[in-house]
Amino acid sequence: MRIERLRLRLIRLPLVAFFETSFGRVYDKTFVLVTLEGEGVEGLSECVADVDPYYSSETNTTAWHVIKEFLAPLVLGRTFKDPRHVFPALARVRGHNMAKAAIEMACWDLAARGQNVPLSRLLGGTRDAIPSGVSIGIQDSHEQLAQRIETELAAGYRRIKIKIKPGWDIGVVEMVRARFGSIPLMVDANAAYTLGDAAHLAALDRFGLMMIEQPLEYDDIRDHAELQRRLDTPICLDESIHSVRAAEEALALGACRIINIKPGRLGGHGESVRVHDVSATNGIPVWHGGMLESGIGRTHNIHLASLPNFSLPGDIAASKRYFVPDLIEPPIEVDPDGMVRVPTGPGIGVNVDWDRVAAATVEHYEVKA
Ligand code: SMG
Ligand code: MG
Repeated sequence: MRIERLRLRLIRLPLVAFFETSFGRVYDKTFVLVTLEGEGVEGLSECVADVDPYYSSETNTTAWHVIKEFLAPLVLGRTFKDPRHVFPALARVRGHNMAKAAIEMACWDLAARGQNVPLSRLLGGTRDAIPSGVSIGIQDSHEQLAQRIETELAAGYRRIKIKIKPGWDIGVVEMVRARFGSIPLMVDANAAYTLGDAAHLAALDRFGLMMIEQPLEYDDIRDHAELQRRLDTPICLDESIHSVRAAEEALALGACRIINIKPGRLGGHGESVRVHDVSATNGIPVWHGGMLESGIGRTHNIHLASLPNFSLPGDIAASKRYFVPDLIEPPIEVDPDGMVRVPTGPGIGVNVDWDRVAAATVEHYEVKA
C-alpha cells in the first residue's frame, strides 16, 4: 500500500464519569485521531497520549508535533508491503511510541481494509470474542467504590481492577474482599510505590489478588524483580514495558509474572505481537490494557486481544462506561457473560459516525504526499 494522505484531528470528548489514578483525576478525554489514505482506502487509529505527561512523557501536543514534522515525512509517498515494516521505518525518531503507534495502527487498518479482511486476521487472532474486565478508578469513599463494583459485576465483567495509591490500598482491598468475597480482583498502582514499601505491599498477599500492576517506578525493572522475590502476588508490568527489549529484560530478571500489552505504549501492533510472542515462549500470560480510548482505539485493542496468549481478561470494556455517545455506531457492548465480540468487517470493522467526529474536533491538519 502507498500512503498518500495524512489527516490529524484533535478530538475532545467528555467522560461519562471522572477517572482517577494515583497521578490524578480526569473528566474528559482529548486525543489525536489519525487517518491515513492510500489507493482509495482509509485507515484509522487513535493516539493514546493524554493532555498531560503523567502516565507517560508523551502528550497530545508532542504527538501532534512529532507526527506532523517527523513521522509523516517518513511514511507519505512510501509503499509498505506489510504493516510490520512501518515501525522499523520510523526508527530514526527515538521514543515517541504513542505517536508512532498512531501511524502504525492506521497502516494496519488500511492494509486490512485493502485486503478486505478483519484486522484480527492480519494480526494472527484466533478467537471471535474476548473476555472483558473493568478498571475502576479511585473513588471518594469505600461506599462509592462498592457501588461501582456492584454495578460492574452485575454487567457481567470477568474481573475487577481497582486503582490504588498510598492511603487507598490495603483497607480498600480488605473492604472489597469482605463485601464481595473471592471475585477475580487485581490492583493497579501506576508506579505509586518504592521498594521501601515492600513490606507494606506484602500485606496484600493475604487477599489472593490475581496480580498487582506496576507498583514501582514507570521505567524500573530491577526493583520490580526484587519486589517480586518478596511477594506471593504476581506482579504485572504496564508502564515499564515500552519495548520488546524491556519485556525480554523483565522476563529474564523475573520482574513480573504477567504483562499488560498496550499497543500505544509499545509503538503499535507489530511490536505488541512480538511482546505477545516472547511472553508466550516464556510461559507468561498477557492481557490487553486500556487508555480510556474511544470506540476507534478500543476496537483496535479488541482485534489485537484476539491473539491466543491474551489469556486474562483485558481492560476493554463497553463504550458506555466512558462515552455516550461513542464515535462509533453501534457502540462496543459486553455480553452478560463478560465477553466482547471481535468485529468481522474489513479492517477494524466498525462504522464511524463522522458527524460526531466533526462535532468533537477542536483542531485539524492535513498533508498529502
Ligand atoms: O481504558 O478502561 C480503560 C482504562 C484502563 O486503568 C486503565 N488504564 O494504567 O492501566 C492503566 C490505566 C491508564 C490510563 S490512565 C491515563
Ligand atoms: Mg496500568
